[in-house]
Amino acid sequence: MVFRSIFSLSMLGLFLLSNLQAQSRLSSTINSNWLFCKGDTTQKAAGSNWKPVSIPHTWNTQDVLDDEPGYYRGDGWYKKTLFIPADWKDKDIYLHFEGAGQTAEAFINGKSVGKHAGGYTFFSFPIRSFLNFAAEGNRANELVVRVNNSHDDNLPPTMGDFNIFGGLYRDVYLNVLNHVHFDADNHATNGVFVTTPQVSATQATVQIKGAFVNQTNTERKLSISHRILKPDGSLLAEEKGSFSAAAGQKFDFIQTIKNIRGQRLWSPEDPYLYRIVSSLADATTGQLLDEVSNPLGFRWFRFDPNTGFFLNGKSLKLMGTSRHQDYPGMGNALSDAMHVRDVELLKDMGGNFLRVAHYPQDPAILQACDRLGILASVETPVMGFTDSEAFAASAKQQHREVILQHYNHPSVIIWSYMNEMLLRVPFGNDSTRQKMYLSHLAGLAQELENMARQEDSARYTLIPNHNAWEVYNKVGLTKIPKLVGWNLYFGWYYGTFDEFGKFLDKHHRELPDKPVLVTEYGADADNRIRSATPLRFDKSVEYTMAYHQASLKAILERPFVAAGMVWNLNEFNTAVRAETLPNINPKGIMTYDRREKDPYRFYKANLVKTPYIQVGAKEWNRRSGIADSETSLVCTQPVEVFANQPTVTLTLNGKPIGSAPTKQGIAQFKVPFRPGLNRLVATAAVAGTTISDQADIVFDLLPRQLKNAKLPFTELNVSLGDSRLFFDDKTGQNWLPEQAYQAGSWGYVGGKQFVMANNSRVGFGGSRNILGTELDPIYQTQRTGIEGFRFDVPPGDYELTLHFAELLSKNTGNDIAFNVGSRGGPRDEFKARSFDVLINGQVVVSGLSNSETLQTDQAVAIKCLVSVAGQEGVQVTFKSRLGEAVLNGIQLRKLR
Ligand code: GCB
Ligand code: CA
Repeated sequence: MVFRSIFSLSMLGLFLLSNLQAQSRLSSTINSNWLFCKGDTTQKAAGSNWKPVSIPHTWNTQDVLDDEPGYYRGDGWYKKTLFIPADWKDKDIYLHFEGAGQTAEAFINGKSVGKHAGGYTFFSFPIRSFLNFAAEGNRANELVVRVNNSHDDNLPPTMGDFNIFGGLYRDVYLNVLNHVHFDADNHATNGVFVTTPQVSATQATVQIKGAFVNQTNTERKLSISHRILKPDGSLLAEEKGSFSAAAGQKFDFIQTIKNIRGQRLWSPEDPYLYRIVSSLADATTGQLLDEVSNPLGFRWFRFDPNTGFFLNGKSLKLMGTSRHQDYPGMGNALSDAMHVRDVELLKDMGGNFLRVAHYPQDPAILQACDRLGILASVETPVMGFTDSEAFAASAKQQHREVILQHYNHPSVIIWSYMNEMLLRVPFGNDSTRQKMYLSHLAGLAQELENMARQEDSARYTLIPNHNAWEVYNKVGLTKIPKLVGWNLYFGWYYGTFDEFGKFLDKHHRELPDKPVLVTEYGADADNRIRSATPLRFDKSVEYTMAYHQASLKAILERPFVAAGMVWNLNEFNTAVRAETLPNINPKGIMTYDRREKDPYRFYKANLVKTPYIQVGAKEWNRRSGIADSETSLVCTQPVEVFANQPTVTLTLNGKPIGSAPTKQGIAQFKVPFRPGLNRLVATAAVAGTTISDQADIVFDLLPRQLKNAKLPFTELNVSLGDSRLFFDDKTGQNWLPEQAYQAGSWGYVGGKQFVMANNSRVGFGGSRNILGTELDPIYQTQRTGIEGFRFDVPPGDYELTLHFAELLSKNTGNDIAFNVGSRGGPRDEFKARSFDVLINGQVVVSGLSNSETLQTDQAVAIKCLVSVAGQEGVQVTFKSRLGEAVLNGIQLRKLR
């Protein structure tokens, strides 16, 4: 007993000591209490427009989403007061930025302390010599940071389908170090680089490379140690050394811990993570001078051109997504927790791989990958190529930063660089110049490749290409990296579903030595759009589901395909896109605000090992449809259930609908929805128990004959020129596809569906941003030359709303600014039109003209009250004065 208490006392002493020693380095954020001012100001013109902000911050949270083309790209200024204690005079002090979009220059007390270009890598500046260490009471020092996100031809990325947000959008740290410390001037790393030159199931070697400095003015005897700690804090292995360090010098070290035994391996199923804590101490006094901690995982891996990827000797199909770092209303200025949540969503889906594209992301991302067991490739954002020295220099600088800054993450297995470099090759009419351009491009690729191999020979390298097989081979971009990536959109931008697998087979045949990864595949799905007759480019969830089913099958059937990465985990903001969700790329399998879409559920059903069941389309929780027959009180619609069990059973309001087998994780049902609440419960038997999921759907049943006494008419919303169903998730309203008028019912009279003759991509409607509305799909489709629209409703008071937009334009420009396949053809010829609209014989709109109110791409909604006295219903007629009348949408609501 006595013994014991003495023992714990000494343990306590050690504990206190190590706690004190942890003060060897101070590193904490300075994210609060900043002032921000946008514009071309100078730091001296401290005007009145400074606004308080905290970091992370971007100045592009709103303008990237609004109807005005473009977003602010220019200067933004940040300033704050740093209160510096007098005793920091004897410290080395650094400002550390995790990223700034896209260039930054920091000033302390009016003097520039450093500049950095590149929007996605860390940078740090030593600032001690710029600080005032005044007497007590005046510790204030002014820090100003000028950030700029202007386009710069010499600063990659120079093009891409994403926004170049501006601002101090990641954490800013102040690091206060003793004069003896690990190298803090090596590309904003912590100066210590850890590798595992040899790992097997039973034994491992760890190598630690790095540098430290002695900035004091005396020679010091120093001891250095590296302790590999288990998650519970106990020691796995340790290495020590001692040095005699001359004043003012930097010392490189390489230390190896051999013959480590009993280590637990790191993998997606068991992401067992060690820490390696490196310390510098005074060898004489034992005083701790500096300490840094890095992650460490024991794993080994290889890619094989015939059999794919192997982790720790076992075959593993890499399945996952890419991820963009923005969120609605926040731009790219997310908290760490929001970054981490995205990795968790990928893990929950059963993914084991993240393509960190098109640029390196917040440190929280790879920390989460290490912890959760997600393998990763990290990408240097060389996109677009300006054939200049300055461009190449920046590409190389950013590439080195990417590699060094993310070097220690066990999750990282691939350094990727460039993306679809031959999408737009310039100098089409000067073949000599074009040849030179392409050879310089290949030269830069080779330099980036060499750098990666030299800095880190253990990892693989990768260039993702688009489907232009010949040119990439000709230019040599398929030969340079260790791995070849293809971004493939067969059945979306081009070709058919079938051609996806054929393209991969061709790679396997013609480049038999190069392991292949599908670095992108995906298709647009606007979660509000559903279709019983899905078409390419209609943005319906149904079309995109078919795309994913075909593509996943092709990937899984081919063992030589090492990886499949869906483009993208989440919808993301891209100002160059118009279409149904303006400024959004809807290929995310989650919405922009990270709600599940059916493709996410599909992957989950196919990838997770734990029992899973989910009713599809449950967010479409208010539905509408027409009764199955004249006398029927139900409307039968398909419902899909996603599950990883062989059979699913479905009930509706407690009554059985039936059982169905799952195919590719999907069970199909036909559900007779009745008016009001429909509670769907899906169940599957799993080893003696059951799993289940529920969806509550309120159904608005429309009668065939609108005077049906059993189903009184309440409201009807119709999108003209459209065969899709649109669910307005803000109001809960459903817009039905158009139909031709039949007596007793409703529908259009005359006209034809608007199809842009000059657009080879979209089979109906237009695809431009319609201004002044969020109901873009309603306005993008239209019935041209319409003569009337009739609702054979019973007597009463109604509210009728007519929706118009002119889809023809006097500018015959490209329809879609960015897309991989074609560039979208010119628009149809503009034709003048003017027409009247009458309701039950009364003029309600007089001379609606596209030279006046009906402007191109502008939503025009006109609402009026209609009193129906007799049996005539609501009869809308269109009378042309000039050209053809049009109608894009119509709504009728019963008031009384
Ligand atoms: C690509 C690009 C990616 C785009 C994607 C798309 O090939 O690499 O940046 O967002 O296609 O959706 O078109
Ligand atoms: Ca429409």
